[in-house]
Amino acid sequence: MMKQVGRLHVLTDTVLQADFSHVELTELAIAGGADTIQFRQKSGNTREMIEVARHMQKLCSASDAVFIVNDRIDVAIAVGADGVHLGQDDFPIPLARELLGEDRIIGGSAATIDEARRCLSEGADYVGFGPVFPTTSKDDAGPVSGIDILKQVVEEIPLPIIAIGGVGAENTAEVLGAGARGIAVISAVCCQENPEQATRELYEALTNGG
Ligand code: TZP
Ligand code: MG
Repeated sequence: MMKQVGRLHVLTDTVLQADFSHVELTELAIAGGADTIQFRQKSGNTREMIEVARHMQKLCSASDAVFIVNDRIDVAIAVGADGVHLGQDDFPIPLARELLGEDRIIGGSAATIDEARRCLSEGADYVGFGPVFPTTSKDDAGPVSGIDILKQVVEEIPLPIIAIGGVGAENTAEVLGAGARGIAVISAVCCQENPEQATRELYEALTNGG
């Protein structure tokens, strides 16, 4: 059975900060209430990535959290991850579906309504939509959509829409108000002094807000 798409996605990052490892961020985010951990590492040694991802997968399955690998379908397959998250220029979603089958989650990234349509037509299980707000965490993040376009995507695309880009506890109610199923964050957790507490604040904003 495919796991449900979660509502609080924490994307682990060790480029923007060096205080916490991917594994430490996984532990802290799960302790703070994250239901989805996305391993996001854009470069580096593949064997090491597989070791790290295997550890993260174990932590997630022990806590019923969903474990998603960003970009690297090979790493996702190697460790039996729950899913993979693919951008518009990454491994094609239809091919990923052939390799992963129906029981794994495939997320797609979209920065525009057209890109969200493409995620839908290619068979994604959810759309990570954004940047909704300005962010400094991704160089090629594309145009900031704002809340109104997020709302249009939610209305048109019959998939869970996860808001990303500049999302924090302070604007979570706003993205939920626009109809987003959940949020995905990097800096609001990874770049905080206390990632566990920061995750808890997001969790509270999510559960209070809807
Ligand atoms: N995709 C669109 S915006 C973004 C990604 C990966 C960066 C999100 O980082 P932050 O720190 O939560 O704004
Ligand atoms: Mg990508």
